[in-house]
Amino acid sequence: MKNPRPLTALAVVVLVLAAAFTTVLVASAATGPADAKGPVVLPPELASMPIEQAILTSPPHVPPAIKRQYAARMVVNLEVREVVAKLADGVEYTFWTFGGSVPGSFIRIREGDVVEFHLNNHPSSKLPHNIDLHAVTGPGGGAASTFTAPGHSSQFTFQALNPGLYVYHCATAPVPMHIGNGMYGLILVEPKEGLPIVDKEYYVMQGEFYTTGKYGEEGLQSFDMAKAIDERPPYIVFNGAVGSLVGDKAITAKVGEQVRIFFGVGGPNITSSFHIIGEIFDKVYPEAGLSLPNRHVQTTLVPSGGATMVEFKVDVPGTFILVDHSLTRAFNKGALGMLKVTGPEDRVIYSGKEIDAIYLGAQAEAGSNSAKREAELKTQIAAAMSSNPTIAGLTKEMQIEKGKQVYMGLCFACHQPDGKGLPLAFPPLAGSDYLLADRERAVRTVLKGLTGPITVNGVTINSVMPPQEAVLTDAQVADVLTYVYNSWGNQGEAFTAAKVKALRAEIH
Ligand code: HEC
Ligand SMILES: [Cu+2]
Repeated sequence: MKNPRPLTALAVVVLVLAAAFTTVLVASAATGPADAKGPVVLPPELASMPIEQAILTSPPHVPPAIKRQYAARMVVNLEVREVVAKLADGVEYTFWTFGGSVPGSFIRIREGDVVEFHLNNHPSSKLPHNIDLHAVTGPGGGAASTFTAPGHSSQFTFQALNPGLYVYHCATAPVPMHIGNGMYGLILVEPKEGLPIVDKEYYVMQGEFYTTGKYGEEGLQSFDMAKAIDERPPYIVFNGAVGSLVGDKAITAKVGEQVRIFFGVGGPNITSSFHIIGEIFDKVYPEAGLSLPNRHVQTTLVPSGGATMVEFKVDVPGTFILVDHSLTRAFNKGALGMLKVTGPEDRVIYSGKEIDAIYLGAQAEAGSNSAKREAELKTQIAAAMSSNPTIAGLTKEMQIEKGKQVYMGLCFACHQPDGKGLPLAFPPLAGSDYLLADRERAVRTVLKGLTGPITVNGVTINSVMPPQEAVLTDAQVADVLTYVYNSWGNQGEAFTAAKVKALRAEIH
């Protein structure tokens, strides 16, 4: 836990209410045994069970499979901690966690186990919390017995009657806020006979974050209750942060291995269309029920407060992308992860790109006739415009405005909004003798990019300008250069799309 941060107004209200509630609890606990009933007296056959300390893991890791053939008395110690951590690049958030991570620690027990559960709320926490485990048969799934003030510890015992994969979460009011701050995780109750043996197991949970700022807005963000009520989260992510399963944090496997993913949705609101691009789930245990694996599934729906288990063999190497197939969530809100598979290729299963050719259908001829006619018309219009100075002036002005938009979207990041560039890295365009000396070279530079040493206003720079030909149309190139040639003190004629087109053809 890092420095305490200011709480939101709402959290303060909750704190005050909760403090009052806690006082009531503490008072009643002191006056009578109504709340704390004392340890359960187990029947002899259960009391004599071996005692085991549960291994807890943080995502994407999963505790080892349970090998024992008998039920045990499992002791689970889960600590609630409120921590400031990264939600995205430059974006921080005060997460409320079970075990310091989002999702919380993975708990693995066996069907029939009697679980002695300890919920410990770290003294640095600001709020009381509790836990509702969907694997528990009993009021509130344990919530009624685990309301725990900061610096306190609660204990209750339950027997795991049903095998399966279950979500757990905090159920302290306001519940959506506690879950929305990251208070959820998974508990696996292995069936007596165990799960099929696989090579790799991973733990992934989806959840959304209702930050006051927009997606990517930097700084410490706080929870926005209005957005939560409207179900408008700026972030929908896997494992508590944008990029938590990307790059060197990707989950991995080797060709030929069997992979199992324990996938859950913490929510608090949004369901997931869980999919892996380029893989087919050989088996899906729908809603994490164990009776019926579905076979050969592309996308599986996982409800909020629900889970699934998927199993698949990886046959070919490459990077496979985990997504919520409601795709703006993956590409614009963060619900994207990676599975990196290494090993030998199998070109029969997947060949890679075999042939790169241009395909022109029957429409090609019609298209080229029309293009010819368009070119003729353009030349006529250009001729008419150059003989009419008013129109020519107006079009140049319009081009400058259009070009400015291109510049501010694409070029400014390197050449800077004021065109002055950055010493040693990006040459200036404002007053650049190199630029003004050769108009055609400027067009080629934008289309093809530029590498190697050049001298601009007496200063040598040796860097790389990326090509823009794939991103910009001829008109856009003409517009942006017209803007560059008529800004920051530069002066020059307008560029025409026709000229750009001709140069584009020349360099190919
Ligand atoms: C990723 C950074 C980057 C972007 C984006 C970029 N440039 Fe460049 N540009 C450079 C670098 C670096 C050079 C110098 C290359 C070298 O050293 O050979 C350069 C060189 C140039 C030059 C010639 C040098 C000069 O100062 O006159 C022009 C003209 C130019 N860029 C225009 C543009 C325009 C217009 C855009 C937008 C369409 C653009 N650039 C986008 C990095 C960039
Ligand atoms: Cu809580």
